[in-house]
Amino acid sequence: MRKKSLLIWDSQTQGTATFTGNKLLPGGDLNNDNMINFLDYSVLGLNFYTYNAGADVNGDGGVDYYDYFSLYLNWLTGGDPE
Ligand SMILES: [Ca+2]
Ligand SMILES: [Ca+2]
Repeated sequence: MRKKSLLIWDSQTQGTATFTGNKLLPGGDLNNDNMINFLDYSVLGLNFYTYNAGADVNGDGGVDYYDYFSLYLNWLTGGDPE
């Protein structure tokens, strides 16, 4: 899901953006529509107990209850607009 973060320019060609702490990207947008809702739940359900990286929210290699919990925590939220 999209989240805007301030880009700090270190030089004319290199910048740094922070995505840690309270700037963590919300996990669970499995169909990349910038919202977490029933469509993502469907993707998770269809891939439950598989190793499909497209449904692995926390990136631990498998699709299971940890991924379900991430989706639950961000349920019905949306990311920042483009
Ligand atoms: Ca989604
Ligand atoms: Ca996982």
